[in-house]
Amino acid sequence: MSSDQAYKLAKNDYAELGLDTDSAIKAALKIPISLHCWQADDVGGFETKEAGLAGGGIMATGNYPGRARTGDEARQDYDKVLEIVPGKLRLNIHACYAETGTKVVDRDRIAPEHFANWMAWSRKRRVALDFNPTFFAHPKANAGFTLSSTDPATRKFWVKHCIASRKIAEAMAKNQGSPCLVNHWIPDGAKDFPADRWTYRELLTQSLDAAIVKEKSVNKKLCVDYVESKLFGIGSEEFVVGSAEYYGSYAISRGIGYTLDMGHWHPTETITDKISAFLQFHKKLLLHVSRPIRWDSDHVVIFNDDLRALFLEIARGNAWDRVAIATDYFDASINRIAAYAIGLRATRKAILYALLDPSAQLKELEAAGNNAARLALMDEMKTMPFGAVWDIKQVAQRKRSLAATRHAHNERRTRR
Ligand code: RNT
Ligand code: ZN
Repeated sequence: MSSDQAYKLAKNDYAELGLDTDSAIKAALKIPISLHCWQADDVGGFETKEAGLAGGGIMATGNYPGRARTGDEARQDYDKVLEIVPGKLRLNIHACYAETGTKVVDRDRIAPEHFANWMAWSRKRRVALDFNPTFFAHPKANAGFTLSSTDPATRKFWVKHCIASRKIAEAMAKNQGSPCLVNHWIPDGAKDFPADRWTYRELLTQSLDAAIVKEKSVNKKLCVDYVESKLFGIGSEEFVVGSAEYYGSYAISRGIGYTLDMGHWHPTETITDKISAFLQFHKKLLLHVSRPIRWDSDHVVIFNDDLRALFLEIARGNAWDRVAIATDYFDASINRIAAYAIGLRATRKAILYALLDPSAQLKELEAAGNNAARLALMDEMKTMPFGAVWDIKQVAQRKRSLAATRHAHNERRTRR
C-alpha cells in the first residue's frame, strides 16, 4: 500500500472521531520550534578566547567526531537541519557564539555587530533568532556564582553582560521584524548546604532588576525576557539560587516570562502538570523540550510518553499561543546533525499527535463521570494509524533525512 493510500484510510479513521488530519498537519507545521544552537558544537561557543575558559554547571559528554568549530561550520549544520526537519523553525543562539574575529571581546562588551553573520544568515534563511546570555564557561563564573555573586565586581560584570545580551536581542528583533525571545539561565548555586541562602537570592533580585526591570534602554516589545529555573546542577546539587519558586515568583512579580525545562525538576515530576497551574497567573511560558534520564541529562528528545503528555496538555487547554517551544539537549556521543533531526522531528511529531487528540470527547466523558470510557479512549488513541498521518508529509523528507545524515556523518568525521 502506498503512503497515500495509507493516509486516506487513516484520515477516515480519525474523521470518525471528528478529527481532521489535513488541518492538524497544517497547524502542526506552523507552530514554531526554536532549535537550540548548542547541539552542533557541544556548548563550546565560538568566542575568540583568552586561554582557560571553563566553569558553569553544564557539560556535554562524548567525543563523536564532527563538532562544529566555527560559526560557519555551525551554520552549515543548521542549514542541513532546516533541510531535513519539517515545519517552522527558529534558532536560539548563545552569547558565546559571538564572532569577533581575532579580537578578544569580553562578555560585558559584546554588541550586535558581533552577531552580524548570524543576522545575515537569519535573513537569508528567513529563520528568526532567539537569544541566551552566557553566564557560564567564563573565568568570572568559576566560583559558581554570577548575577548572585557576593563580589560586587563580578555581579556588575554579569549585569553588564545581561544588558548587552538584551541589546543584541533587540537588534535581532529589528533584523527579523519580530520579537526575539531571551532566556536567562544562570548556573549559580552550591554543592553543599549553604549557611546563607538568603543573601544570594536578594542579590539575584537586585541584579535582575538592574539588568531587566530598571534598564530602560531596551525595548521590551522586541526583547522578550524569560527566566529559567532549575532544581540542581553539576556542582549545585544542594542549592540553586534560581529555583522554581524563586523564578516563578520573580517572573510574575516583574511581568516577565518564565521558562520550564523538562529536566529541571525532581525525577518523579513532569512539567505537564505545571502548565495549567502557572498559566492561571503567568501570561506566557517558554518550554525547554529535553529528555532527562534519572537527572537533568539532556538526552536527545524522542517521541516518548513524556513528550506526548506535554503537548497533549497544551492541546487540551488550547494553550498553543501561550507557550513558546524551544529544544534543549546535547549528546556529543552521536552524530550531531542526526541528534538534531531526531529530536526536532520527535517534537514536531508530538505536536501533531496532540493536535489529533479527541479532547472534546474526552472532556465530555469526564463530565459525564464515565472515567472508564475516558481511559479506554485515551489508550485506544495510541494505536490509531498515526504513523500514516505523520508519513504522508514526511516520507520524502525522511528519506532525504537518512541520506543526509549519512552524508553529514562522513563529511563531519573529517572534522576533528
Ligand atoms: C541549563 C539550562 C540551559 C542550558 C542552555 C545551554 O541547565 O537548561 O537552558 O541548557 O542555556
Ligand atoms: Zn534549559
